[in-house]
Amino acid sequence: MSKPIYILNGPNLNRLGAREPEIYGRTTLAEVEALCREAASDHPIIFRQSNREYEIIDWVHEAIDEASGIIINPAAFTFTSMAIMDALKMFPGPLIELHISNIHRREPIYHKSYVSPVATAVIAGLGTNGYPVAVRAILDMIRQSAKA
Ligand code: CA2
Repeated sequence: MSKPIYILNGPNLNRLGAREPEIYGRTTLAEVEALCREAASDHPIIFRQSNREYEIIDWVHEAIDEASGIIINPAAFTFTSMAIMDALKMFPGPLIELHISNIHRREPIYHKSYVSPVATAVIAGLGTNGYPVAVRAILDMIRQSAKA
């Protein structure tokens, strides 16, 4: 059995689809999860969201032992959390930082990510479609590293 891909979502993303549709669209997080499972086909996915920094750190620690790859949308923790960055640094496999919006087109407070320097790749601005794109990309990376 393949190791799962962990898809971790940070604060307020449980409200996706309910507010600011001009920035984040109308797709809910449950629908995003379904899109990810469809893109992964039979590859196992662990899909989680938390508004608590420590919980995301604990899940990254779990992923270090259990996961083949991590996709993370740290939301506001992107710009504040050295602790999440330190945890992600320990993950040995492919790591994709994902944002629904293009953070670089937004206000300067959204420009400095603590996560990007430790990520394998960054996806931003594809809307919620970025999630299935990220799943397909990380599956490619996992398959490539299995061949190496
Ligand atoms: O674009 C993204 O995915 C973000 O990570 C979303 C974060 C924001 O702090 C980042 O700069 C970019 C905010 C998530 C807020 O979640 C909402 C959910 C529903 C409605 C409004 C906001």
